[in-house]
Amino acid sequence: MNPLRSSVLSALLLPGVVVVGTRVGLPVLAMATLRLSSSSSSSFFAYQQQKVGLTAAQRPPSSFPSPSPPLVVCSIPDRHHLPSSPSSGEASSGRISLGFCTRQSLGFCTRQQSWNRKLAVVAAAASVVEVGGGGSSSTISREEVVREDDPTNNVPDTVFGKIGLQLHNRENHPLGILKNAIYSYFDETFPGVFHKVDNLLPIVSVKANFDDVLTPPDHVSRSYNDTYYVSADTVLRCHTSAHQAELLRQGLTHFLVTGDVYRRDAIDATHYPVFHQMEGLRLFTQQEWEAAGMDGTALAAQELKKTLEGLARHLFGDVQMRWVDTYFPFTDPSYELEIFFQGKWMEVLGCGVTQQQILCNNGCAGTTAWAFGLGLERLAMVLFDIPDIRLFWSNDSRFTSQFKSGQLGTKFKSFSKYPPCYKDISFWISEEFSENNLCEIVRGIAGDLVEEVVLIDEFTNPKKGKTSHCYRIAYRSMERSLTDEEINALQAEVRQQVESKLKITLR
Ligand code: FA5
Ligand code: MG
Repeated sequence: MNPLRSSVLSALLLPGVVVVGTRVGLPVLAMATLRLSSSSSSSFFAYQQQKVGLTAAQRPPSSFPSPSPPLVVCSIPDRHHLPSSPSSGEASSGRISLGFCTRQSLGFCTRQQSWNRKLAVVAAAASVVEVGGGGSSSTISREEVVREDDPTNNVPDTVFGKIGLQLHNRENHPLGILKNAIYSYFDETFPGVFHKVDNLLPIVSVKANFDDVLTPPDHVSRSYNDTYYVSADTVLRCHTSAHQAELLRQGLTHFLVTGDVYRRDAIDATHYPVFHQMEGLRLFTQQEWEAAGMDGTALAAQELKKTLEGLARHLFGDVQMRWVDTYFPFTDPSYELEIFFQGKWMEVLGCGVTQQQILCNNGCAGTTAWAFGLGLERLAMVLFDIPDIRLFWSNDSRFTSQFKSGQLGTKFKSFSKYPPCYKDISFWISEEFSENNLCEIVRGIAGDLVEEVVLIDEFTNPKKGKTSHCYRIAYRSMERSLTDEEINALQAEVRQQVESKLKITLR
């Protein structure tokens, strides 16, 4: 329990609808809500550990070492420097560029230096990632990130193909426009205070991704079914919180970190295996909470809510939103903010008051902090009226040409009204069955032609003691009509791979 936490806190942050309005053309709503999970949420980190332990089937393969326990001593700052300052780039002719932490951007380097050394080893392969840019780039072969024969690796080609694209660093892309709008809000509200980082390497240690933010050893988010492991001790970061500890150790007290993050997840209009988050963190000193006449946690909680509501107003004007109580291992109390979009409540960010142990472990004992992690795609969908998360990856000029740097008010005009095609697949599941694995197979075969995978029927045969699931797969291209022949071939391949890879029995 946070020692600075006060009993008045709950009175300060009562969840409920906090801003009402008609900007999205919806009736005014003013109900109070208190619940643990949300209607269209991503509950990845929001699981209560006590309730959701990993089953044997969910754990990484046995060759994975047990995760190390969280550090309990205050850290020694890591002040190695990177040799150069490459810039980010975009995909071109099979080579993609990766930006990374630079001396100029951050002042000092991170644990990623050792990765950069590894990445500099060039393997002769058709598909390589270019790290950095300009005259000082280094490259990595696909084989270093996708290793089919290695049981500790579960990164598919489709995901490798996204590494380094850095949509958030493209000025005319909705994610770049949104990132800059959020920067403007922080610059106007806290002039010259927040340090911004947007080119940290997405390949991070298990320690940084999980241990440093106190994710318990058997937390579901560590599961091989939920996270992309590059090796037993390295992952594609599944949240930008993976950089909290290292930036605190480097002495930053106010920062925003933006980056691509990777998760094995559901398939629908608001979930994609690669998406973008912005992390924010702000420390408070004892002087500050004494001057405010509050205790440290109460001040952090109050400022967090004020800051994020201000951000929402800056981006959207009036919009219906509500706070929902939740759980994260790294904050207490913890909240999610939901916005009403396309007829549903959509979770757009998670946040809370940082656990004292994280601050103490990373050289910030005697302070309090708020932290948030927001989903850039989710906010951009609301802001630009983008109905499907796959569109962010489109290179179709009918999409890309609609957005211009600095233009926040643009509303996306749909150019695709192509009909979806639905195919059902039913099978008897086994104990190991995980929906994310099914989605991974479908995504691997159909790529962005798959719009949604939904469980439409489930029953257990009491005599056989077996459970059957029926999933409906919606195929639809955002850019063209699909032929029956094409969809039938995709579905046949899905059936074949589901049967051979998932230990299920097709019905
Ligand atoms: C986190 O990732 C926490 N690290 C956030 C946080 C940071 C909490 C700091 C407290 C302090 P969560 O798993 O809920 O939390 O994800 C945060 C946001 O990312 C979500 O609210 C949602 O907007 C977005 N998101 C999550 N999964 C997906 C997905 N598959 N596709 C697109 N956006 C997603
Ligand atoms: Mg969530």
